[in-house]
Formats: sequence, structure tokens, C-alpha cells
Amino acid sequence: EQVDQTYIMVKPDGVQRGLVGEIISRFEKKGFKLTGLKLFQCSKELAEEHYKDLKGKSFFPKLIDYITSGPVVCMAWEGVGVVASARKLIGATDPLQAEPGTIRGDLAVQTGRNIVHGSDSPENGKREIGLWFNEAELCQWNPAQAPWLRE
Ligand code: YYY
Ligand code: MG
Repeated sequence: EQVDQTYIMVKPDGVQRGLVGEIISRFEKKGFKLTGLKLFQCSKELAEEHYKDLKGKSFFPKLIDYITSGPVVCMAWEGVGVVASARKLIGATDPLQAEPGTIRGDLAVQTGRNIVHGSDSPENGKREIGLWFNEAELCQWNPAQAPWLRE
């Protein structure tokens, strides 16, 4: 099967609210492989490039202010089906519509403070990891638990 990569980011509100460990833990416990992780203060330019598809939306300036308002936690995760699965773990964009059990459903109340980002396609997963990480910041490794996660 195809192994995909997704870019997951704890947004500034998630960091400020002390939810970094909780959010990392959801993906770690599921069984995906972490290949990159850092705390990072991003520039306006990087935030705009990351969200370039939303340029022109009324909420775009506020979104950029929010994402650049403090440090974020950048993560790269890898696995079969990781992109769609991570989106399910994260839940709907509007946290009030997100199902209980999802990160946004359990931990957030408003779209403009929805605490976490996840790539929406394998192509965007690769693109976003390339935007947020240098090659040297990504690790290829073999988790000891691999044979206990997939037969
Ligand atoms: O992928 P996801 O984060 O669930 O939603 P997107 O439609 O890609 O929007 C990105 C980001 O923009 C969203 O997480 C919050 C913000 N946003 C907003 O503030 N108001 C909206 N009506 C839609 C999105
Ligand atoms: Mg999106």
C-alpha cells in the first residue's frame, strides 16, 4: 500500500492552552509514525504560502494574524492512509460541528480557534511538509512497534 505523509500543526491557541501533549498523543496512540517535530514561530510570508488557497476569503487576514500570533508545533506524520485518518481524528473545521472524540470536538469551540491543522490531501501533505521543514529536520526510522501495528 501507498505510504503517505501529512503535515499536522498545533496552532498558537493549542500551544497557549497547554494542549500540545494531548494533541501529539492522539496521533501517536493511533499508530502513525512521527518523522518531524518542532516548536516554531512562523513568518507572515510562510503563513500566507501555507494558506495560499484561501487568499481572497474574508477571514484570510484574521487567519494569518492568528497563525502568526505565537509559536506553533509543526509535525510530519507518515503511514498508510494517514492523511484521511488524521482529518478524521481532527474533526470538522467548525469545532461545534466536530464529533465528540475528535480533537476539535473535544477541545475547541470556534472555527477561528480550532487548535490544529491537518493536510487535506497526500499532495498537500508533501507540499506543506516541504514548506515547514528542512530535509535535515525529518527523520527516517523504524519504530520497534511496527510489526504490532500492521501484519
Ligand atoms: O482544513 P481545515 O482547517 O479544517 O479548514 P479550511 O477550510 O482549510 O480552512 C483553514 C482554516 O481557516 C480553518 O482551520 C480556520 C479558518 N477558517 C475561518 O476562520 N473561517 C472560515 N469560515 C473557514 C476557515
Ligand atoms: Mg484545510
